[in-house]
Amino acid sequence: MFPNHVLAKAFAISFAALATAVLACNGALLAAAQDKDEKEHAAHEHAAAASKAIDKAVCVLAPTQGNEAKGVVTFTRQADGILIEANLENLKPDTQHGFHIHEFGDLTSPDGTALGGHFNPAGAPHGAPDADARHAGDFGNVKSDASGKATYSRVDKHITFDGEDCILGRGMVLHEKEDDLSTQPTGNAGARIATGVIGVAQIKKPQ
Ligand SMILES: [Cu+2]
Ligand SMILES: [Zn+2]
Repeated sequence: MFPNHVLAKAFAISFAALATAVLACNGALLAAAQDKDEKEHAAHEHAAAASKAIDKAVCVLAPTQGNEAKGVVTFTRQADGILIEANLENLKPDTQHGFHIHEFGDLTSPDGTALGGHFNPAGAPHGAPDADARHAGDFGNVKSDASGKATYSRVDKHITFDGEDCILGRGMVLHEKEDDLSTQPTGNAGARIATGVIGVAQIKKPQ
């Protein structure tokens, strides 16, 4: 048999170890609970973000059959409207090309005809981008430089990311010819040389 004081000491040590283990276990439970809270909080924030208004959209324009023009168009919500910015390439040098949103986001036809006519929820006549009465999709023309590249930048007050004038899921068309801004209902802009569908874009935070 061990002397009493040795047993007492051993008991004290094992009790201390047990108490430490219990504390450690509680700590782990507490950490797990906090982790769960954070995950739930993050999930709620994610849900809130998902239901928030859309602030940016993008359209990748790819050449239709037999053509080479292509580019990217972005749409960014601003206080005064939606900023449209485009970078296009492989156009004929120093030419103008009609540039519109069309009614459907349907790319099933090789010549782009499945995209339908100009996006026109208001039933307005075809017109210039700065006209009060115009198709919502009337963006006028892009003008290529000597290297066949074109840029476009304009704030638009007709198009929106919600409601009747919502452009999400609609198509975009870059045309072979110049939009004369008056011929009904197309501007006589000719064939469709590049097409795409407008989708919701991720907003990348500055690094
Ligand atoms: Cu068009
Ligand atoms: Zn039009």
